[in-house]
Amino acid sequence: MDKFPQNFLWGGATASAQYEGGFDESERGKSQLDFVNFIPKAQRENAHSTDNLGYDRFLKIKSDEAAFNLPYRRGSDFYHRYKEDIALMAEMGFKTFRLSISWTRIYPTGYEDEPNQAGLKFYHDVFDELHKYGIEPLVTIIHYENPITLTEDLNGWESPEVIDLFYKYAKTVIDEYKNDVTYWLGFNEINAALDNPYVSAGMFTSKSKRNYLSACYQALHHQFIAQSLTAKYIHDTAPGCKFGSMIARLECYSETCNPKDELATLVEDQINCSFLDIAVRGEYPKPLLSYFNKYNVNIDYVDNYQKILSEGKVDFIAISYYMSYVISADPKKVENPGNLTKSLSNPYAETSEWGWTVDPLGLRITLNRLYDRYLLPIFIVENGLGAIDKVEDGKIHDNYRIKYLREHINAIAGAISDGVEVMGYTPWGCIDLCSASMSEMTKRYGFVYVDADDYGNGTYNRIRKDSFYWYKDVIKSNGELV
Ligand code: BGP
Repeated sequence: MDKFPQNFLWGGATASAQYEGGFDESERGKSQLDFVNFIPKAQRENAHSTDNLGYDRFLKIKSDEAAFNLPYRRGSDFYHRYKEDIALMAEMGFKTFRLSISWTRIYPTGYEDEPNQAGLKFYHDVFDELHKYGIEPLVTIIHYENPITLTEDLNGWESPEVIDLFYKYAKTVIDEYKNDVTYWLGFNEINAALDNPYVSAGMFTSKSKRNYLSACYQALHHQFIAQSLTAKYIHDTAPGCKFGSMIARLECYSETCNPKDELATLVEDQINCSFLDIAVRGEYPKPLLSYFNKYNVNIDYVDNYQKILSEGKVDFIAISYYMSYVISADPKKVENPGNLTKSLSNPYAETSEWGWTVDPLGLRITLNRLYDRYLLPIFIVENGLGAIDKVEDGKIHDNYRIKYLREHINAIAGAISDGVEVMGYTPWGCIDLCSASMSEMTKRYGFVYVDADDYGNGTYNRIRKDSFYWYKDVIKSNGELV
């Protein structure tokens, strides 16, 4: 029997804010990532560059934009090179390409009554180019990109007013592209606001009157409502389309078999899963409500929210998977920083140069867990190794990346043989792009190298890495030749 189904969607993933560039073209407005500056490693106060962006720094950057290195504005210049990039994807044999639409290219400030035609045209051109090669677009409606005006006026998703503004934008792109796009995701990593409220929800928690967790869950509540409204709209108006909810999935392990550790892990996983529970089951799960009580989370619920959530459930689930982590019930145990989340060390797993645990088998475990829980098909829409690549004689020998991806593909094949329904696999940053946590080009994921550094120096020319040829064979053999 084949390891992968014949219609398995092999491809790659990107996001407009990190990849597109052309920030001031086609009358695009500015998003909150356009105000994140690159900070060299030695000068960072926190592990993630975006953590350094408080409200004061934002005001400083805004008052003198030219004085700062703002890498998201450059991205990898897909805006001008989309034909070349899509040709490279086609050469690898991509069946699908995950991209996001930039909200501010369609509604520059979020408030306009009419969409920006030049912005709409850009994505029509991109979709036409993809279809030329038979590549199916997988579209994220919002991937870490909110109009900066909404951050300034409303503190982003903390305000319920953003729901309608987003819904107007979502309806516009669905109406416009429903014949070009079958697979849709509402939000990138809808659980991300908790760790990164500015990036995910366009919100400064320091400007909120609520405590940190309440502010984040308030923004999340509004995102859940927006997600369900969008799901219902797609089902009502574009029945041929499929709508999914995506989370950043980190598999959580218990440090020991002490039942106390096991219980802590169980509860942790209930909270981790609550984001998908809401999207799939259309209601807030009871463990999350208990968590709200325990941690003093108070939010204002939108009128009729139960009805809205129950009417807008999703058709599939999507995950990014980069790592697992380890927890204990003992609060005295010291967790390592530097990971995407804090974790006790795992003696059975290696870590990347950025301290991210590498755990391919964790992906097989995660796929099984989520399938058992939801019985819905799962799309792995991000996975990959951020690494430093060296160009030697015009070549990039990235066997470390091949090893990482090979092991994860084998884990997916394992999950499929366990009975899990997996729709596709789109490794992250298939063409190098700007890192979300580091705001740098140094941390690269791609099969294709982009000749640009952290300061925007370079030709932006594309170079095929060794992994490019390897992935091409993987796709051609439908996962037999890994
Ligand atoms: C995910 C985000 C992506 C992406 C990826 C890799 O959480 O959805 O936008 O950037 O992580 O992270 P990084 O770029 O920080 O290495």
